[in-house]
Amino acid sequence: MTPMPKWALSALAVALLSACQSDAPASEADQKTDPRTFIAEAEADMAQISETAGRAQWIYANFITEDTAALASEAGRIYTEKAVHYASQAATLDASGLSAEEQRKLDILKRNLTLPAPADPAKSQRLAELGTELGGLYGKGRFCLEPDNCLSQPQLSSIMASSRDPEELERVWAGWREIAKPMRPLFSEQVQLANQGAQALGYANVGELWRSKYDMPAADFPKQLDGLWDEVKPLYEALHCYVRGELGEQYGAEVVPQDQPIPAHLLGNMWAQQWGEIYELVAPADLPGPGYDLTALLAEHGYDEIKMVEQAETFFTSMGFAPLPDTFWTRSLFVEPQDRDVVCHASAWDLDNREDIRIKMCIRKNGEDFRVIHHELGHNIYQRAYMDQPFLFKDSANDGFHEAIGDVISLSITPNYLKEIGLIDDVPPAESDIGLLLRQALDKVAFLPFGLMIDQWRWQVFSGEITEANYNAAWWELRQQYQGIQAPVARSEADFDPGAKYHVPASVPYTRYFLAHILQFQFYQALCEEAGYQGPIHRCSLYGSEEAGAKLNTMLEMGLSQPWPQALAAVTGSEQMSGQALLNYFAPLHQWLDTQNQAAGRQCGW
Ligand code: X8Z
Ligand code: ZN
Repeated sequence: MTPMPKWALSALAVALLSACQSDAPASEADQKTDPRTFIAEAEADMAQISETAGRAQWIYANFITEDTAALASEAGRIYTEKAVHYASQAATLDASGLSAEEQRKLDILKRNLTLPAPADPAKSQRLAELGTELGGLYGKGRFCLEPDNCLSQPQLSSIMASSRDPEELERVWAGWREIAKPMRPLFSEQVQLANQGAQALGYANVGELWRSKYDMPAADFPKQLDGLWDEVKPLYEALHCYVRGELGEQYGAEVVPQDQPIPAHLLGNMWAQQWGEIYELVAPADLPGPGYDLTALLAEHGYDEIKMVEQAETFFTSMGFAPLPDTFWTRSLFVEPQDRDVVCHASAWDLDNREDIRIKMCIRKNGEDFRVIHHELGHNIYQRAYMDQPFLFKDSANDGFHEAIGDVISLSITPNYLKEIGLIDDVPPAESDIGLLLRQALDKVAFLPFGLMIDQWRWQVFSGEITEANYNAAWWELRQQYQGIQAPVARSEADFDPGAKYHVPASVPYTRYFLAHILQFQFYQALCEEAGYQGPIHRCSLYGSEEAGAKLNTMLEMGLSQPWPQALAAVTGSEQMSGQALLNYFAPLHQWLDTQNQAAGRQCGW
């Protein structure tokens, strides 16, 4: 949807970017329109409005006020209306005489929306306002621990990460979810309107539109996901079993019943999506751990927010990528402002479809955010790599690719790398590797079912299988089914817990992150090979490998110009997404977890 849009910005953006109506594009395509002329005009027009819409969204996300909301809604409305207009026209054109590239552009025009607006101008305007309002409710959300101590989402997340007091955790967990209650009717209205827009474009509902973006029939995509999940599920189940057992030791079986889903407030994260922050709680005392605490190391070495970003940039330049432009440093948001409301959830933007790349992030000086910075810069590096593609190809091969690139680099934050940049003096011995792998699995493996369930919920909402009357109950059924976790306090349909997760009010599709967690191990394994690395795969760092950088760049600069299997093959030699690389990476840990679970006589499952 915008310059930064399709994946990152889609957040509030997309939603914001809503519809258009009367100011139709300069030339109306019809049956007689030359498809080539149509494509050229649509591409030029969308390139231009995406820039305006992106700037309006940037300003709104950095200064949330009534006025910026109105301007962002209006820009979003125009963007979406034009995108809907071109999508419906594209569907009427005869593509038979076109080149493969032109046919691909036509296909992209047909599916290039997240929340399509209905034709009625009043509905289109309303859809735009809903997106802005939902994004604003999330961005402005605060929970007051005491009347004069109101905390923002990043501050509350810090408590979720560090507190070991179940009562405090429960209070913060439930408190943050209060911000989502008012979203419920707005979200429901948004679903109805966007479904009308999707149906007008020939999709059964918005979910089908979302599933149509993967270079395969929409109906095949869920099967692909099921196949990937089946591959990695045994590893997740072993980790779940182990963590529940250890948490039971820590908090007692009354707090963590051993035959039930894990209470969601004890996993070190507001959404129980990544569990790395409870490493010390669940790692056995006699296991040599990673040997360092990244948060502590950053503090000891005087890393502030800027230095953290500079260090991450160095990783990319060490692989041969050009330094970030000066405007990145002057225009990005790195530190949470104290004097105004902003959307703190980290995002990466490309404001001019070329080199005006930026991140927007309320950086906390800890290991987790050091990794997130690499994630965000991965987006920016991708955006810049495909800047010479035609506008409609300025995106990743599929949305999972965009989310995977920075994470490949984060996987390279190994002890050897930390030694190389002077954060540690000695590389921990090989016996520490199980600790390292456990730390990684708590983030990467724990995430998998979370990455999958969010859109399982949304797809069912869009299809009508889940209705407003059971939004919350259905959410917790899926949380239990996929993740094996449960709410720590009673929930009801007065709650709207999906809205307390950024990507729901921001309308960012979430399956991309599941895909990214699979793909990043495929990319990492292939690039380590390209770098000539030999040794245990989890110790490989791509730091300093220009060979790996060049290989990666061949894929990045393709953008969306080829179907994703070709882009995948450019790095890995294979056209298949597969969980095998992830399983290889964690193989020693999987064995260790099974042994531990067996020795403790644990009954796994929930
Ligand atoms: O939203 C993000 C990024 C921005 S694209 C920070 N992530 C997901 C999340 O936080 O829920 C990265 C991992 C999953
Ligand atoms: Zn991202």
